[in-house]
Amino acid sequence: MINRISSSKEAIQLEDKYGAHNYHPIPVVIAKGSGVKVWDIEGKEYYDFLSAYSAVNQGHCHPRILESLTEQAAKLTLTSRAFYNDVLGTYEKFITEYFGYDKVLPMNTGVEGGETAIKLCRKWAYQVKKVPENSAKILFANGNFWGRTLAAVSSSDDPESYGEYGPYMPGFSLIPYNNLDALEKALQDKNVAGFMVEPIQGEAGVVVPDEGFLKKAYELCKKHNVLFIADEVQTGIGRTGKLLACDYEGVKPDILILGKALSGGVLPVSAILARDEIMLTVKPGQHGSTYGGNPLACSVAMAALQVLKDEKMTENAMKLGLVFRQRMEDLIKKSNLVIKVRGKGLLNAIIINDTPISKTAWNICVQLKENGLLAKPTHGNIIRFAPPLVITEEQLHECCDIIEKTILNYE
Ligand code: IF1
Repeated sequence: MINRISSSKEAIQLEDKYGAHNYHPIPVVIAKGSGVKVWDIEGKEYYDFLSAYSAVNQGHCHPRILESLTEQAAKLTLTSRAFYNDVLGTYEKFITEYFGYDKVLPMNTGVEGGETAIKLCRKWAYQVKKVPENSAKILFANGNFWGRTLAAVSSSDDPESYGEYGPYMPGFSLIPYNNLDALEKALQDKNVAGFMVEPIQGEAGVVVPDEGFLKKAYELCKKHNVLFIADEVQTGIGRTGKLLACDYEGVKPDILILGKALSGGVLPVSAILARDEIMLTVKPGQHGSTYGGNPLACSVAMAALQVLKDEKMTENAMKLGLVFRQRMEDLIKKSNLVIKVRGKGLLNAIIINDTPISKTAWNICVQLKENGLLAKPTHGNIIRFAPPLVITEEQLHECCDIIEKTILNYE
């Protein structure tokens, strides 16, 4: 049995001494979670307004997801893909029908989903589009974030992400986000195979593109025989008030990348979905992962997707997102500290009036923590608010009261 830590202070000291310093967390040590709430070692209760970056959409420790986890864990957890297992096929049928695709390729983390999508897109480029060998290009948007691998940081324009990790992956180009002219210009290059984009940019600070951008971007990709690859790792699975954020514009991505909430925060489970013409360009032995498609992950993912539907979490995100943004609009009228609120469903952010950017947003988050609500700033002056989708209207108002009180008292 692991030696149990008895205080938050001790836990933080241990991480500081023995763990790599690649994170700078808000100083709270979470020991328990249930639904929209978490508790620290000392027993203090908090509303979780990060949801592990939208992985815990279904709420912490959802009983039906845990049931599928423990039931499957006691039976069979991993076979590798050297053999068949008795859950994978059922899961593949379930998820392809759920999202309306021919085929799925299961992986583990979100970034592996992105890597898989790009590899698949390149295969398609050479076999179907007939791009000359080693010449395929993938377009990304400025401000994109899709993880931490060398390919992912190679497409990043944030020096924090890519700095001193070179040399970088060739064949990637950046264009401004939400800019159709730039996209059309970039698509003139016949070697462009794919455009990989977040329907709402998460890490960039919940950047919502203009209405019509996704639809027109998709049409431009079609016109130039380029695959539209949607990174819905953060926006997907109900978070924005639709099953997928692309649903707002009736866009069906050629390759769809899912992760995070695909397991409800229980295990690393990711997947890409595509139609046969694309997916079948990868042949046996050309891609995979030891854990990808393991029976435990498949079982958990089915439960995570089923409870989302059964408990109407997507509809709740849509409805309560409107309430949240209205409450923040009201706050903007009362406070000089908040300039703007933006987002869709329960993926939202407020912009803090802080120029030049200092520690204000961070300090507000620390104060929010003291007042029983957990959130994290991004890009200095942006605070993301993304509670589990199981939050009730009453709880949401209580949380808006905490945010309002904290910000009004801060001034
Ligand atoms: C970290 C932020 C969120 C993602 C999108 C793929 C991935 C992510 C749209 C990769 C991951 C994370 C990872 C996390 C912080 C985080 C994040 F703060 F950077 F901005 F969510 F908003 N596509 N997002 O947002 O998924 O491989 O991590 O499973 O600590 O790096 P992953």
